[in-house]
Amino acid sequence: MINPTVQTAINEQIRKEEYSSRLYLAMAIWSEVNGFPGAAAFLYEHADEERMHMLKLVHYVNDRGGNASLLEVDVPPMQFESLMEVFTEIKNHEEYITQSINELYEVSMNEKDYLTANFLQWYINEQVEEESLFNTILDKIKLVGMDKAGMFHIDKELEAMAAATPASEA
Ligand code: OFO
Repeated sequence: MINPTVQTAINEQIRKEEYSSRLYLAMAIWSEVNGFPGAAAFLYEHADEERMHMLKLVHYVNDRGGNASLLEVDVPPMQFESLMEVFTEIKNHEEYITQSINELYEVSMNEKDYLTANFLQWYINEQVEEESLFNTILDKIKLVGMDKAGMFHIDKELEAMAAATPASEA
C-alpha cells in the first residue's frame, strides 16, 4: 500500500503533468494558426509526451495499491507574441517542473518510501533531457532573433525534430 502522504504529493504532480500537456497543446494551437507548422507538430507531440508522464504516475499509484486522483487543472494561456515567447515560457515551465519533481523526491525520502524514490529517478533523468532540449532550441531562436528567414529555418528544424521522435516517446 502506498504511503498516503506520498500519494497526495504524486496526485499533485499528476495535476502538473496534465497542465503541462494542456499548456503545450495551447502553444501548438497558437503555432498552427500563426504560420509555424513545424513548431505546431513538435508541440502537439510534446503535449502527448506530457500526457504519457501523467499516465505513468497514474499507473504507478494504482499499481502500488493506491488511488490516483484528478485535480482541477487551469486553462493555460492561449495567446503569445512570438516563438521566442513560447519557448521562453516552456523553458521556465520545465525548470518549475524539475523543482517540483525534486520536492516530490524529497517527500518520498522523508517518508522512507524508497520504491517511489527509485521510480522517480526516471523523471529526474527526463528533466535533465528536457531542460537541455529546450535550452538548445531557445538558444537557436535567440540567435536568429526576429529575422523571418531565420524563423522559417527554426520552424523547419522543429518539424524535423518532431518527425524524428519515435512514436513510443510521443
Ligand atoms: Fe516536460 O516533463 Fe513532464 O512535465
